[in-house]
Amino acid sequence: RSKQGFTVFFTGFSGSGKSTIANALMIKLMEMGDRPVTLLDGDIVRKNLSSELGFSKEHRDLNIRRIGYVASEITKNGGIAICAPIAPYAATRRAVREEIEQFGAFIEVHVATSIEECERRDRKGLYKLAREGKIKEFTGISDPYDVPDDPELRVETENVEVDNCAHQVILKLESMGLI
Ligand code: GGZ
Repeated sequence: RSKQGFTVFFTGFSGSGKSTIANALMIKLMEMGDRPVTLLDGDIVRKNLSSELGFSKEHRDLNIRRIGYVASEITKNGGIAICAPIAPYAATRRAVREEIEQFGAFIEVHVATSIEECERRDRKGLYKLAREGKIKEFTGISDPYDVPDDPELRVETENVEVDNCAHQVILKLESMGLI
């Protein structure tokens, strides 16, 4: 293969649209057909790789480091990894970036849906539970989120279709010479 591997790392609040955009991106990249594409979605990783972990800072960091390790192996082997956890801590995102950049490119995509909009949508009813105190340490409500300072891409979702968001990622990858 001539092209290097890379990782697209989405970060944003619960319900921001990370999974939906990541899925749309995965389909577009698979249609190009030149390299294997692996999606490491937040809830799938939580179920299969991090099932014993909760949402303390330590556990979130461990979760993100595991995702980063798997993505670095995929990237090393010339594949495409798409990650979509909340990843609330900038320092942890930075550590994952450094690990992956040893082997290929790291594209951080901030899904910049505001906390107000995520709570208004409340697709899974989790924000209501968080407000009621039934879920503790909920990101954006009772737990921190470090807004990315300098991501490769920031996407707005409030007036933009999912497919358009995924297309913006494709354009970025093209401009970086990765696809
Ligand atoms: C944030 C929580 C919490 C708390 C359960 N805080 O909408 P979802 O349901 O599917 O996305 C959220 C998911 C977050 O898991 P991640 O692995 O992406 O988080 S991290 O990167 O911080 O490790 C939400 C659900 O788990 N969830 N409790 N307290 N999200």
